Amino acid sequence: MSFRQLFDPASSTYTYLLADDATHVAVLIDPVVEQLDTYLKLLREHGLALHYTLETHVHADHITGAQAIKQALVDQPALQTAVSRDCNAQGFDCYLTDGDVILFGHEEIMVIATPGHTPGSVSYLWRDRLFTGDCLLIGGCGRTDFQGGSAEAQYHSITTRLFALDDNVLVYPGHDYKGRRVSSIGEEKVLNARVTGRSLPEFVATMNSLGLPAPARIHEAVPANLMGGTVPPAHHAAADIPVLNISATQLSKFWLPGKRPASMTLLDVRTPAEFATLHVDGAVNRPLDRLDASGLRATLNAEDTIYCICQTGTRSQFAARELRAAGFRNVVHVDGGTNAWQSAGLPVKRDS
Ligand SMILES: N[C@@H](CCC(=O)N[C@@H](CS)C(=O)NCC(=O)O)C(=O)O
Ligand SMILES: [Fe+2]
Repeated sequence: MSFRQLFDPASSTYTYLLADDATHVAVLIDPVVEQLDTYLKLLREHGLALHYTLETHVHADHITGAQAIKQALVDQPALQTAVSRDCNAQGFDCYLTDGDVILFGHEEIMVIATPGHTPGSVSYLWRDRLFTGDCLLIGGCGRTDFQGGSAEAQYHSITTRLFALDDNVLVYPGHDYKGRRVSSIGEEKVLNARVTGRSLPEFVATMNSLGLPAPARIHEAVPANLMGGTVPPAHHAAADIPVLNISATQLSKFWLPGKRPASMTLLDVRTPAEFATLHVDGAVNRPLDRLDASGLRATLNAEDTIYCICQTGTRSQFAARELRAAGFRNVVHVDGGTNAWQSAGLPVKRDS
């Protein structure tokens, strides 16, 4: 087997190349789009066929190279881009869940759900090596203050899922900001500044008071990564446009069955599958990757109020900015999305 740890200095991201020497089949974990040429050169030099790109989560600080690699390797039809189902992303070939086993050549990788940094974060276990993404970092862990993150979930992922592995398992993180490259489960159990000797409430209190600035590229990276790493031009143009927020409870005061003004529209920008499972009654489904903001101007008035809703309130912000960029003046995104609507005990509709 071959193994390479690659580094993107702009985002301090680690990308991992795993290869089965017997069959010359390889996998890339967390490729960064700017490093495309490095990956292609390595694959070519080692005569490797890439079978998977694997995301540990929807990244907030860089754009995944998944889509760019797929386009560059059209001659390798076995290549599949993969992400965890709980990331609620679109534009990938394969959606993974906890316990899935990914086969490449004679090798296998196990998917371990490790939510916390994001709800869809996973770690990958290959032989004695664990790729933790931004769940467990060396001496620390990923932040939990955006993208639907949860400090409680992170604590459980680290202490009950990852620390249950053998002490000798090597920990390869998604980032390191201080040049450290590898650790082990045994070391992290005793030396992790965030987790070692800390109770759940202590951990949560620390995570909720980090006060870190948002990643510089978050408004560009998240929407692109939710769509497999493509960068729709509209998102670039719309990135800096402010949009209004409303809470689910506030919306419920206007969004009453039978009493909704014709000048109000509720756009649900989740995938059709998410929409079918459960949605706010009266919402219209327009998945973010197919949202034709300019086209909507033909059917809706620029003065109409358009509420955008998704699952947790991330995708809806990007949809809202696109609508604003297309000329709609009253665009509001629903904080916390359908999750918040449901948690507030408001009525939902399920397609059976
Ligand atoms: N300065 C970085 C921020 C990086 C950042 O926030 N990274 C996330 C992972 S996506 C994190 O969890 N960092 C943990 C930490 O900084 O302690 C940027 O602008 O990209
Ligand atoms: Fe991250």
